[in-house]
Amino acid sequence: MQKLYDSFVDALEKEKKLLAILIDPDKFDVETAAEFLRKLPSKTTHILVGGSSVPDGYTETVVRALKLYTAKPILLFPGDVSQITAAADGILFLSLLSGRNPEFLVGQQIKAVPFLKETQLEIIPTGYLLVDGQNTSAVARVTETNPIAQENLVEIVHTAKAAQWMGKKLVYLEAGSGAKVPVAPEIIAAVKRELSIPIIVGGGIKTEAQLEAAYRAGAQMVVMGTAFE
Ligand code: 1GP
Repeated sequence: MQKLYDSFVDALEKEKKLLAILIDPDKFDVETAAEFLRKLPSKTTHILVGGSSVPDGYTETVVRALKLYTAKPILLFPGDVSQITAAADGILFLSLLSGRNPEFLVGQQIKAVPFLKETQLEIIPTGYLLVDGQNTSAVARVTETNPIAQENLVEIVHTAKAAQWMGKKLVYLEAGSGAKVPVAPEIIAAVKRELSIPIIVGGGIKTEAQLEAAYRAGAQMVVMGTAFE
């Protein structure tokens, strides 16, 4: 069963655009879940749940609260293994390929296995690339890795290409939550030209114009978080 991933492939084939709203459990009050969901843009297709540091067990509380009020698929976007919960529908099984910290390339992933084996979560192998959003991101801080400079287009494209050749099903181009500068459309377009798998783009996207620019450049899914906090 890969229902969730199939929706990405379907979107890719039919050139449909996906919009995910990211909820960082650390900044979310479950009492507001119903109202929060009511206010989401009508074109929202997915909900992502995850953050850099979340109190143990709270991700599950948030996912369960959201599930009461929405039928949209909920994908985990975990900062670490403690954020895995069977209450979601799937998980972006991230490997931070822009960095050279073994813990976030493969260590956390191995630690996740015993938890994931107890769930029915759909696991989507995702190459995660942090590019510089002109703002020290929580991802860089927590993972102790450096983002790739946006000027370094070749490195970004080669890293994304390697992700696909390593068997990743998605590539996530991340400028970091609250980025001052989102991933440039030229970068998205260059990565798009090289890959045949869907591309997710997030970090610092706040306006309709930025959203549309990312789609036009080739993003299959755009993730917006801060704009809705
Ligand atoms: C962060 O890509 C997401 O991981 C979303 O970023 O909070 O800046 O929208 P924003």
